[in-house]
Order: sequence, then structure tokens, then C-alpha cells
Amino acid sequence: PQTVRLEEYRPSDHLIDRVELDVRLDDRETRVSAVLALRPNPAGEAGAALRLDGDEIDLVALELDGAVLAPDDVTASPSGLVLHAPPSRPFVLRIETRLDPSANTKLMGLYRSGGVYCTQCEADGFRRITYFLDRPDVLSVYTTRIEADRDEAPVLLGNGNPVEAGPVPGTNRHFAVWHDPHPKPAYLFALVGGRLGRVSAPFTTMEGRTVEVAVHVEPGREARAGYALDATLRAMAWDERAFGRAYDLDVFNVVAVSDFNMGAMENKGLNIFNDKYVLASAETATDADYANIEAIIAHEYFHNWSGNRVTCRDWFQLCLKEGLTVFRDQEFSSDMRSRAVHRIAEVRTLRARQFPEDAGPLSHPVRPRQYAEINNFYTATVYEKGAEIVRMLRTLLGADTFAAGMDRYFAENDGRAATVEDFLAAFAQASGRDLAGFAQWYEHPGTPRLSVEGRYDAQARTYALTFRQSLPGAPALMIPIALGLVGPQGALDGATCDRVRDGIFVLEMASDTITFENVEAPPVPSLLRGFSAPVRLETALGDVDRLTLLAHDPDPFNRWQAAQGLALRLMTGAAEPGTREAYGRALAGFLDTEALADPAFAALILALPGEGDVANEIGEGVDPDRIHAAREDLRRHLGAALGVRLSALRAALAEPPGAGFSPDAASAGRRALRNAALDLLAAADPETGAAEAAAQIESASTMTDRLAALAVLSLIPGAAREQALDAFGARYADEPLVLDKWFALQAAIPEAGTLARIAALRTHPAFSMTNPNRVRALIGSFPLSNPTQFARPDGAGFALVADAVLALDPINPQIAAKLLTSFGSWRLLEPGRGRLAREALERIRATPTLSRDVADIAARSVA
Ligand code: B3K
Ligand code: ZN
Repeated sequence: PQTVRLEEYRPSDHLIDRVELDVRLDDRETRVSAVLALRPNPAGEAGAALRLDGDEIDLVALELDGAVLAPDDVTASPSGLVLHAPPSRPFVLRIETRLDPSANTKLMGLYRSGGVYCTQCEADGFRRITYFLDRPDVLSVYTTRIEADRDEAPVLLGNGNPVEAGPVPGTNRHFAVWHDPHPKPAYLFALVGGRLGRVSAPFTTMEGRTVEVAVHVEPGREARAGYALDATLRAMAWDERAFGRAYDLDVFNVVAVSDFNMGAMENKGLNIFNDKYVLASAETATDADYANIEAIIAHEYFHNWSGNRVTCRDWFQLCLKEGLTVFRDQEFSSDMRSRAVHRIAEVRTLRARQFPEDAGPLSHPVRPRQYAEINNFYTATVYEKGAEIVRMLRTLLGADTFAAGMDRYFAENDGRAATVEDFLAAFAQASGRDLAGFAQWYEHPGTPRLSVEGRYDAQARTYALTFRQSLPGAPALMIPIALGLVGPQGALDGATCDRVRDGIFVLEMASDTITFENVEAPPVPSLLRGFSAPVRLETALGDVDRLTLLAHDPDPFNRWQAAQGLALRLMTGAAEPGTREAYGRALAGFLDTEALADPAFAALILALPGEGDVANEIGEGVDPDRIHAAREDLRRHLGAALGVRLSALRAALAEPPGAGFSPDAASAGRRALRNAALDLLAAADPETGAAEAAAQIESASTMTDRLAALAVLSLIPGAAREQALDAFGARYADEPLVLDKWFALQAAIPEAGTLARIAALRTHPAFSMTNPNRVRALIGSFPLSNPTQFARPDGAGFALVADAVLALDPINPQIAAKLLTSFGSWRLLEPGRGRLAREALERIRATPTLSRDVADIAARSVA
């Protein structure tokens, strides 16, 4: 496949100022007429041919300034259209194309989902609708006329503001015209046509403009759209407050569809969502679903400024909109919920997804320098590590200077396609600081290691900390390290260090030593508070030090980190003798004094690192069965050691009968702790645990409680489990999003029978290989949540996933490629399993007619 390189970026030779689209929707034969007002780009090459992108479309008609072109002047194919000698003045092209939305299983371009016409254009789907300069630095003003059958598609939505609508005389068809005054790249284009119900509310912006905000869902599901609408309104108000960003159109529409490749898409004024991230009710959605809906609704809305008003010059700059927007949605969720709890959740995701990616064959810089298929670069690195970079910038500059830099960035780049350099320049100007060193964070793949050594001098009452950073191939990075010293009674506030400002030391050299004065006793350093930089921290902290931090660190993140570190050391055999009991006692003390004050935090303190976290910690020669056994052992021990307290907590946190449901963070936190307690109790005493789980499944008034109990029961083989699974499947037979949870839960069972279970579920009437949510639930979740069965020593788990990748590829290459990335950590495995994983990858690679998406991941995975 052809490689695209950042260093080869050239401005487009032509620009398209205005686009007038006329889309006549039809099930099998949709016609699109595109009138493009083109002109040569002064920044491009004069006299260059006009090369428009296309992908699987048929050209029906083509006119230049109203005249048909001579056959010699143009070359057209389904994958492109070239005008060999376009005019050197402004001109108008009219292009008519034909496409089949019903045959579009790739879910890129215009397709149908459950009878609804919808589009997905990022990164390069617009070229599946019409021939175009499908690149993010070509910004145009769009007017879109949509026409459709009145019964099939009574609702017609486009970007921007509604202009006009009415019947098409003499037919059963009608039309709507939408105009978007904000110039945008083609990837932000969208339209929707279908039968949709809606909930809506007005929003008044800080500029006094009234916006009609609406969420559109399958008719009959309106009641489940209320939370998404509420989240949208809160996100709009928050972006005004926190970033000074107001909305800029008369309407804001969100549409939920059931077939969608990702979570959602930020099309201008018309966000299209995977319905999983819109629909919610107590009966069908978990607290995690509510939190995701809130975050993703906000994320797509925030793109209106970070992505749409200021877009990306090229796809190498993807983190410019994605990293920044993730940072913005994380801040929003932190404000809506508990900041400490949310930070821990963010870091858990970063470590579970981004760190392994960065340690494996798919590692790439936050700003990649080359790609074969851009859709394979919507990664945890671009998104989550990209967000960490923005967070570090704020830590380095302080909140006020950071805010001034953001204002400057938006002001100077509004209406432009910008670069990472433009972003950093705004902060350099706002702060007067040279950020060239900081820019290195965007350029180098891999997770830096930060090792720290402490030395106490009792005579001088000083404590010296020596920091060393390393990232092969990279210069020293600028690493903000939030830190403090902790003693047996808590923070050592008397200790001071002139290199630490506002609790932050900035490491800029490969190694450096700082010294604290007035340190009365040997302290425990609390390092990287709040996870102030995305690095792997290596310290010589012993178990006793970690117990001190767990008990006394004023930084909640590092308390949690201390608990995680202890658990990891216990599971990897690195802990000192007696630590297991001491750890149990520490958790007991914590539960006695703090659990009820902050249940959400307590649930996190109790949650053991996942098997994947342990594998990443071990780093080589991984045997998933041994990790599983070690983790089970620790779960059992904690369940037994804490049993009395866990039962008491469950009772204390029981929902009073008749209490109404609230998805808020406090209520969710109580449910989380109650269910974390059940999980540990069941580990120690499966018989009682199974009975209690079965009872909770029956009595539960929320999906959170029902699913958590089912998850506990699913780990306990026996008739009760099978009955409960069957009953759940029957109860939600008509709720695909709930069945997804049921599919995923069964795929996660760490038993030999799971492969057969998955095979059987693939024939379930609700399962379908064309629906990405179903595929992700039953197959995509398997390698992530079931390491022992995925990496079975007989290779059958790898074969299952590889077969699914090959079966999916002709249907939906993006989803197939994503599934294939689950092999990303194969090099960590012990040699026997590693060889089998490699064979599965080689088998895929040797398959002819692979999509570019899958071929790219397969090639990089074994390289
Ligand atoms: N920008 C989209 C992702 C598009 C993915 C294209 N393969 C959703 C988001 O990040 O908001
Ligand atoms: Zn995004």
C-alpha cells in the first residue's frame, strides 16, 4: 500500500469555496449532484491537474461551467476523477454520481442503518458520496438539499441551519435545504434521513442566541434520550464557562443510529452517534454507560471548536483535535463528577490501552509521521496520550496561562486548518516560554521511563531525589512531576525545595537531583501525583513505604496508586514476606474509616489491577494462566480477610426500598462499592456468593446492579449460572444494547468452554457480523477481557479471532482492522504462545485480497 508522509505535505493546488449538494435519497440508487465552486490555490502549483478523490462511486454526468467536457480532458473511475487541464481562473464543476446506500456495509460514506439514511465521512468517506478534494485543509461553505420519500424519511437533517423544506409536487417525496455558513472540510459533512423520534430543549448561549437542541432516536425510544439531551445542555454551558466557547448555529442536532463504526462523530451541527452512547434508562444502561454517554456527548460537542472551527491541516495533526478534545471532555467529566475518581479512571484506561500499544509493534508518535491507512490511527496514543500532553502543558504553565494560550489558539486559528506547531505557538506566546523542548512529546513513540532514587541525610536533615529519564531514540523530555514528601503522620509540610513550585518539579535533563531542606525524619516520596506525566515510574519504594502512602498521602491518586502497586507486587511475587496480610489490614482500616465517606473512591481502592495490567508489569515471557491464578488467589485472600466488613458495607449501602434512580456520581459510587464488595465476597466463598448474586439479579432495580451480579455469577460454574444467563438473555431478547453486555460477559468467562459458547452465540438471532456493536461485544471484547482463553496454549483463541478478522474484512475493514489490533501485545507472551500468535498473524497476512486496513495492521504487527 502507498505510504503517506508528513514531510511530503503540500497545499492543495485547488480550493473549493462553495459546495451545493442535491442528494436524492434512494434505497439502492441514490443520486448526488454536486456543484463545486473551484479556483486555483495561490499557495499551490499553477496549472496543475485537478485530481478529485473518489471511492466506489459511479460518475453519471460532469459539466464545467455548464458545458460537457471532451472525453480527452478528463479521466474518471470509481476511485478518482482527473481534469487534466483545468481553467486557471475560478470555475464551476457539476458532478453527478450514483451510489447504493444499502450495499454499503463499510459504514463509510452514505449508508443505511435500521432503515435510516446516514453518513460517516471522517476520515475519507466523503469521496464515497461525490468526487472531491477530500482533505481537511480544503474548507468550503456547504448548502445541501436532501430529498427523500416522505414515509421512508420524514425527518431530513443536514449541517448548519435549516433554510427551506416542502413537498416535491406530484410525488410522495419531500425535501429540506440546509445551509452551513461555517467553512468546513468534507470530513465534517453529514446528512440524515429517516423515521426518528426526538426530544428537544432550547439553550440560550452566553451571547444571547437561542439554540434548538434536539436528540433524535428510533421512534418509541424517546424516553431513553433524556439523559443525552441533558448532557448536551450541560456540555454547552460548561464550554462557555470553562473555555469561553459558545455555540454558533441556530440548531444543534444529535442523531442515534444502531450501526456505527466508532462511538460518535462531530459533524458540524449534526453529531451522529452510535446509539450505545445515547440511549439510557435505569433498566437498560449501567452507571458506566451513563458516564460514557455524558463524556462522548460532551466530546463531540466540544469538537465544535476544537476540530470544527479550528480543524487540522492534514491527518498527521489528528491529535490536535482529538487529544485536545479528550482533554476537554475529561475536564468536563471531572467537573460533573469526582475529580480524583475520574483521574484514576483516565489513568486506568491510559495504562490498559495506550501503554501496551506504545510498548508493542503498533507503537507510533502522538503525531505520526507516516501512514498507509489513516483510519488505523484513531488510536489510544493519538487520543489518550494526546490528552495527557495537553494536560502536561497546563501543569507546566498553570491554569491561567494555559487558559490564555487556549484563547489565543482559538482566536488565531478560527476558520483555519492548523498544525501542532500552531497550537504550541499560542502557548509559547501566551507564556513567553520556549516550548520547543516540550514539542518533543509529539514526536517520539514509546512510554518514557522515569526512575527516582531518594537519599536522606539525617545530619543535614535533607532529602535528595535523583531523577533519571529514558526513552530510546528521544532527547530528554520536559516532564512535569507533581510531588511531595510524606511521613508516618501525613504530608511533611515543613520540608521545602526551591526547585519545586506549586508542588511541581519540571525535569528537563536526562537526569537531575533536587534537595529538600528541613526534613525531620526519613520521608516517603509521593511522586507523579495525579499522574502528572504519562511515564513509567520506577522507584525503590518498599512495601512499607507504599503502605504509608496508601494511608497518609494527601494525593488521592497516589493513595490509589500505592494500593495498585502493592497488589501488583503481590501478584508478581515481588512483595516482601508479610505484605499480603499487611495489605489486607490496611484495606480493612481504610474501609472502617473512609469507605462510606467516598464509596466511589473506595471501590477503586478495592479493585485489583486487571490481568492485562499484571502482564504489562511483567513485560516478557507472560503466561496468562499464571497471572490469572495469582490474581484469583489475591481476590480470595482479600475476600476472606475483609469478608465481615464487606458484608456490613453491602448492608449499609443497600438502596432503601422505593428509592428513585439517579445516575449521578454519588449514587453510582454507592452501587460500585456494593458490587465490588460482592465480587470479593464471592471470590472467597463462591457458594454464598452465588446465592447472593442470584438474589441481587432478581431484586435489582438497575442494570448496574443486575449486570454486576450476573458478572459475579458468571465466574462461578454451575446450574445457577446457566439459568441466570438464560433468563437474562430471554428478558432482554428485544434489547440489542443489553444483549451486547450479555454477549461480552459470556465471552469473558475464563474457562475452556468459552470458545464453544462464543461459537454458539454467533448463531444467536440478535447477533450479526454487519453490526459493529454486536461484533465488538461478542468477539472484540474476548481478547481484551479473557487473556487466558485468547492466549490458550493450543492456539484456538488466536484462531477464533483471526478467523473473525478474515470473515469481517470483506464486510467492514475498519472493524476488522480494529479487531486485529488485539494481537498487539503478542510479543510479551512466553515463546510457545507467542509463536502461535505469530502464526495466526502470518495466516492473515498471507490471505489475498485483504483490505488496506487489515493488511496495514497485520504487516506492522509482525514487523
Ligand atoms: N472524530 C471521530 C472519529 C472518526 C474516526 C474515523 N475512522 C469521533 C471522535 O473522535 O470524536
Ligand atoms: Zn474526537
